[in-house]
Amino acid sequence: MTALILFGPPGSGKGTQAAYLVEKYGFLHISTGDLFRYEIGNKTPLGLEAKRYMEQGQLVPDTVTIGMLRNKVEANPDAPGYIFDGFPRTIPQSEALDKLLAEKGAAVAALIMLEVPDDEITQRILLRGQSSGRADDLDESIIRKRIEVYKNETSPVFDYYGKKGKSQKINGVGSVEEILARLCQAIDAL
Ligand code: B4P
Repeated sequence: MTALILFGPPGSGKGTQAAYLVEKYGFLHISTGDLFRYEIGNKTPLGLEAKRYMEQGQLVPDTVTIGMLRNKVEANPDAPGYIFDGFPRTIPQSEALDKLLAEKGAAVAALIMLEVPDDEITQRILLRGQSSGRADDLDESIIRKRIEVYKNETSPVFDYYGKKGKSQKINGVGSVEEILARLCQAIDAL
């Protein structure tokens, strides 16, 4: 069972690339952002709680996020592999993921970061906001907040897996096809 983490700042293309990787490798795509948006759409208590944080560009609290992730993994025990997209975003989430995988006799195979400059991700997210209607995509000050949260709270996850020899970076600027080819090259070399 292969567990991959697709990592990078907001709007770096994690969700875009994960959709293609799932098609190619047959892994289960777990996007915590998508899971929260599903809960919000259904107006569940979890969704209502997550919405408060997401609309401000803040991270949803670890306890909520970790519980939701565990449920999703445990509901799919026969998956041949997982692509985690947007998770883990903090060190406690990373530790929880390692524990969950260890219970299954597995471990993270690699964390691959999509490197994209701040200006480019801001433009991509604003563009997406025109059609997504996502509250966190429409306002430049919230997008800046998301980037700041990424730098302060999420980027240490790169070093956490780096110390285990698992982190690598690829250039996330270019066409979707070019970036996919770089990702597949990195995955096939694992
Ligand atoms: P996410 O849903 O994870 O959203 P994201 O970081 O904005 O998106 P992603 O990197 O997947 O970008 P995409 O492919 O869509 O998180 C949203 C919020 O949920 C967080 O702020 C947080 O509040 C909460 N949350 C989620 N997970 C959490 C966790 N683990 N803990 C706590 N809170 C959590 O690409 C963006 C745009 O760029 C798209 O429009 C796409 O078409 C475009 N694009 C993609 N590739 C491109 C390319 N090569 N060139 C040009 N444009 C491109």
